[in-house]
Amino acid sequence: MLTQEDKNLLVSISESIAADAEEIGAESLLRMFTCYPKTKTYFAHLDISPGSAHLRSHGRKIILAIGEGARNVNTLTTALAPLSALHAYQLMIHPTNFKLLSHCILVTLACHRPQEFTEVAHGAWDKFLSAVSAVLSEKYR
Ligand code: HNI
Repeated sequence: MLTQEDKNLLVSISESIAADAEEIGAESLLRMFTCYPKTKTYFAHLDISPGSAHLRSHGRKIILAIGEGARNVNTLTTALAPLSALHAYQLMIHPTNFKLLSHCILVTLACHRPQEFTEVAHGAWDKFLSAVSAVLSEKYR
């Protein structure tokens, strides 16, 4: 359960990282591909080498989508419905992978925003990314 303080933290950090969305998103993805190599199989059609244009532009999309989710946390299911359908029906991403990327996003946030990534902020992001993963997995039921 996200408290109001959690929700405020999510919005303020996601606004702060929007400016570095490419870098933070690309690093999150790179960490996922490095630590969990099987996740690379979904991206065979893209160049996911470190620093590549695809990695950066895809990273940006993910971080901006997460920002959108943070701004609409009370209506997350509706806000992320198109992405949920895309990942389930078209991309067919196995739901276990959402946890892996979520973890890599957490680590990347901690590295890039060490001052803002307090224990409370860590908890808020963990809960929020779990909620995002649950929405993205919903269509598999
Ligand atoms: Ni995901 C496309 C957001 C997890 C594989 N993904 C997107 C897009 C967004 C996005 C935004 C772009 C949609 C568009 O162009 O309309 N993805 C998210 C979010 C999460 C997530 C917010 C979880 C936090 N995606 C994952 C995971 C995988 C994944 C865990 C696989 C391991 N996503 C993809 C693939 C694409 C994609 C593959 C299509 C990429 C392309 O450009 O072809």
